[in-house]
Amino acid sequence: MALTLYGGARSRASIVRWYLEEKGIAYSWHQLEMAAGEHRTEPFLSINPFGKVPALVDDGLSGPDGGPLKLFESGAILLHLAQGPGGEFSDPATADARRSLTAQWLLFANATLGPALIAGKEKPEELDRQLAVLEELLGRGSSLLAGSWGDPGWGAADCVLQAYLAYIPLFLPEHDLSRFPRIGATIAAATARPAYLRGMGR
Ligand SMILES: N[C@@H](CCC(=O)N[C@@H](CS)C(=O)NCC(=O)O)C(=O)O
Repeated sequence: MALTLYGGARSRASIVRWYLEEKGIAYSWHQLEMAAGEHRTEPFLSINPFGKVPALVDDGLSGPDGGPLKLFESGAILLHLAQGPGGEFSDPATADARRSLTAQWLLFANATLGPALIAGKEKPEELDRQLAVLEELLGRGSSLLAGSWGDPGWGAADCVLQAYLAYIPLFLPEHDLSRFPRIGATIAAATARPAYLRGMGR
């Protein structure tokens, strides 16, 4: 199985890259020259016709055209990687529930938290409402997926949630995070991880 991840410098592809680095999954990195519009031309459009990154080609599986599987949307790519061989859902006792909860957090991050972050200047109260809930949930365990399973280890959901949380001080430096000390602590811990520095630092 060979994986090729397509992305640009400082794009959401970094989140997928962080996960691949975290899990030690072998992959090739294809950096598109986005400033020159390479993502909006062939051959990339045959991988993601919407011309957005990240995109992943997995030649261990066939797609509907008979060629290697091509995926776009960071959440779909992360879920695909998390359920790969030896992935996060190998314990049959918890696999189905964990897969569904991982999908829930991936979708929450991309469809709910991400948009609140982008609108954080105009609507800081919505971002704070979500952060207050995350702050409370983090008080229940070191990982948002923890709970009756104890610590399930670092997962795809952690990468995407922590990546968005770490974006807050970068993109909204005036946003006061001091009211959310657990979130502040998880940002510090996540951004110090060697795999974060290898995946997100580029
Ligand atoms: N929901 C998508 C968003 C993809 C997206 O908007 N990617 C940006 C880079 S972070 C992009 O490719 N922008 C280039 C463009 O729209 O031309 C995902 O999570 O993969």
